[in-house]
Amino acid sequence: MNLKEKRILIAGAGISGIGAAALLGKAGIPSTIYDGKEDLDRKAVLAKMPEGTQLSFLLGEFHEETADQYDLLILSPGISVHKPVAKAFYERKKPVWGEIELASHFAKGRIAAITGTNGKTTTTALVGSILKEYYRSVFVVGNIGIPFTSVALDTEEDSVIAAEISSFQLETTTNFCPQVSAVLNVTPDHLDRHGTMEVYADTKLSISKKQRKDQVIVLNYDDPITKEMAKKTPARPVMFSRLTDLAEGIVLKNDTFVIREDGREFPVCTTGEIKLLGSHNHENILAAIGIAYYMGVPVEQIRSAVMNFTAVEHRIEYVDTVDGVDYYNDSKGTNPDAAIKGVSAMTKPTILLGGGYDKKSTYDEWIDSFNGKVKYLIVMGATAQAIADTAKAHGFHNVIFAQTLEEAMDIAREKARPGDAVLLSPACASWGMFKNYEVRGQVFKEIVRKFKG
Ligand code: UMA
Repeated sequence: MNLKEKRILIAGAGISGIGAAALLGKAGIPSTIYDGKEDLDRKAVLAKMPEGTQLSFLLGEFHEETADQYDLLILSPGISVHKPVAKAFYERKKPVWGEIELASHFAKGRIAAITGTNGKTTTTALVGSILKEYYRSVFVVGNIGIPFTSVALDTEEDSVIAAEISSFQLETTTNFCPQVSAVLNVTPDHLDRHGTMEVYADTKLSISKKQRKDQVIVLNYDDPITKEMAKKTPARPVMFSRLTDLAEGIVLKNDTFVIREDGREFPVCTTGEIKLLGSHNHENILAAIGIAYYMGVPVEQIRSAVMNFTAVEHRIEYVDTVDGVDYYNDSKGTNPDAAIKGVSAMTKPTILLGGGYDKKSTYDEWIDSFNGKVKYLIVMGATAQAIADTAKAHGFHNVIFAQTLEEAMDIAREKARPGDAVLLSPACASWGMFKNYEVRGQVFKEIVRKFKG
């Protein structure tokens, strides 16, 4: 498709939409950006555009007929494909691309694309670190917060790109074809958007829909849903397992991460040599080793990068110790499964801060995972009552309500004793209270710094 001849509408003026508009601007292609916010700060958006960008604005309610004036819609991931703006294009049989599709239209080089309910940010960052150990031109992009569009024109034939791809972004990929893809796990999340687990899992698997037989998809053998994907993908499946000693694939054998291929075995490093905490991170490491290996990185470079890699911000991130209490920021625990990993990683009696945006998740397994470790659960946001009700139903009664994160932190500080831990791992997205989980994590860390004086 020659984009120069197309009338392009970008929906959403957030990180993703701004990235798309700037890419088109740099490529000399005019576009219009639409946002539901009538009072959108146009000047702030224009300030982020490269010189010479031709960008116009369409704000407020979207009228279906507007789609008649455009040939292509670039849809931000936060806007569902069922929203009027997207539906108007689909009904007119006009193409709808996500920012990932737009970026890959321009990008050169090879892509390692990583999805999954949890662990994708850590795994993508780790894959990026390993690739940097060996390749000259490396980019780390996607849901991790750096739009792929922002670097697409800087890529070269020998570039390698580690891309974290969310299910929202996968709804709008058409020709996107990674050299290596990965689905780390699939557990309930974003069901308010995808409807059912089947639709959610199929959306995740669509990361590999354009891959060929000679390209690889890395899948988790320990997760029943991703294990089944091996039968459905057009790519060559490579399994990783923390629990089963597979004859082929990437495994954890007596505390050693091992690559097994065609009857040969390559030890990478041991669990004692790494800096990441928690068994869920062993899974992320197994996946990253597989992805990097099939992106062509030699074992020696994989080994040194894995051994030197430290935690990602907002993911069970140790912040500080104040009055003998350890504070951990796990703001990225935006669904119950991720939050279970947060609680599981704690080794001290814990005051847990949870709640936020309502994605219609259920909290039973999260509450069950407390296992006597959680002293108090402080709840906030739209899901506070639902979490409190579930806790009560499971016999956990030390639940305290807070209106804001600040108030929750004051309560946590008052309840905590030396030797305890305070963990922000909300099991919910931050929306409704914060712009995103990063801001929530930053606010948490800011308060800890204030406590420290
Ligand atoms: N908007 C509308 N109408 C709507 C919804 C939103 O006009 O119905 C407008 C808003 O007014 C706002 C803009 O769209 O101006 C926001 O767009 P967006 O929600 O797509 O957010 P971006 O800032 O573009 O960030 C997106 C991803 N956000 C979401 O998927 C919700 C970021 O992932 C990603 O880092 C970024 O693109 C770059 O690729 C965040 C996320 O929460 C981290 N992801 C989810 C997750 O990890 O669970 C999927």
